[in-house]
Amino acid sequence: MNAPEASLRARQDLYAAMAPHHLTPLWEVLHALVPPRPATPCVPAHWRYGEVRPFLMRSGEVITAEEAVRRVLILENPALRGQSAVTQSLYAGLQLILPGEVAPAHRHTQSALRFIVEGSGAYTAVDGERTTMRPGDFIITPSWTWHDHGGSDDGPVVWLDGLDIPTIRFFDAGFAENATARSQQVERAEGTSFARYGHNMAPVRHDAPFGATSPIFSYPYARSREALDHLERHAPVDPWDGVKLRYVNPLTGGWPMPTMATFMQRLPAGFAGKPWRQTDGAVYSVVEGHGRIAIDAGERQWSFELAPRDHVVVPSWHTARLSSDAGCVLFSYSDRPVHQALAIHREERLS
Ligand code: 1HN
Repeated sequence: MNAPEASLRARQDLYAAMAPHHLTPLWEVLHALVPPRPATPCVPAHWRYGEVRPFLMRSGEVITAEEAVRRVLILENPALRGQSAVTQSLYAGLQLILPGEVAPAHRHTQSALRFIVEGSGAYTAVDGERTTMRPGDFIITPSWTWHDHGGSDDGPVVWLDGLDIPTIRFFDAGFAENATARSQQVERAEGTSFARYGHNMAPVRHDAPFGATSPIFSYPYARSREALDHLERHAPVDPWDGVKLRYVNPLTGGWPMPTMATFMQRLPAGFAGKPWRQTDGAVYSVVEGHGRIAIDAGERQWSFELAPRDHVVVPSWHTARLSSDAGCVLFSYSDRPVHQALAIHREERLS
């Protein structure tokens, strides 16, 4: 600002005088309020499973699932420590349940997704229906549904929890309640929701039991993998994404959850993807195989070597590129449905 000394002093006097009245001059902050492009405080980060797993297992020695309510290590964005956030809008954590344990029933307005990372045979129950967890399954806990989890006889089970916690906090719209019983009464046979809604069919007089959220609790990995395999062999591979599909709510064709989009993709062997950027920051979970993600924020670059069960966050408007020598499978989630609802979603595919 090129103003003479006297008028600068007059301005400072004015600001000081108005401050006790909770007033701030817009012209001092305008440029930061409407940046020319997203200026996220978030940074890319990589959690190697080989480094995280020992801490998870040690957690299993020092606290029970019941005591902890949820025994989870939060994946915190290094630039947002203390905020329980992996991006400004999303939460990510890795949850451990051991044989014989119960994570007690409760419900909250925050929506949750589970992506099974290690182990089999634990269950999660949603509004009276249980689903058995297997690696690579994508499981939904809709907003305000009762849910509890139970351990597997076969050993530890670990899954990625993705929640819209920072989004709900932003809107000051969070409610929660504990159930009186530790675990829910089973009211429907396992597989009922998948039989009703998971076979490209729907009940004739169907309702949407969870409103804007998919009526399918679990999208089994075997089905997702089969689709990706077929497409890799028999259809063109996308130069940016490899073979990538989005999960859908079968009643609407839209996203399975109102606040979070979920995807699974296969990078074929020898894939060297082109770079892209998008406004929705995303969290990746490596399902199988090895690969690499290179991220470019102009002044800074990152390159992460991906191994099975690793997790990565790519913040908003960071340019990213995926590649794999021997092939790999990635699950990811982002807040894209919110961007689209607000008509602010942007994506650029670069060359
Ligand atoms: C929650 O209810 C679960 O149900 C996991 O497994 C993580 C993080 C914050 C708040 C509630 C669960 C959570 C959570």
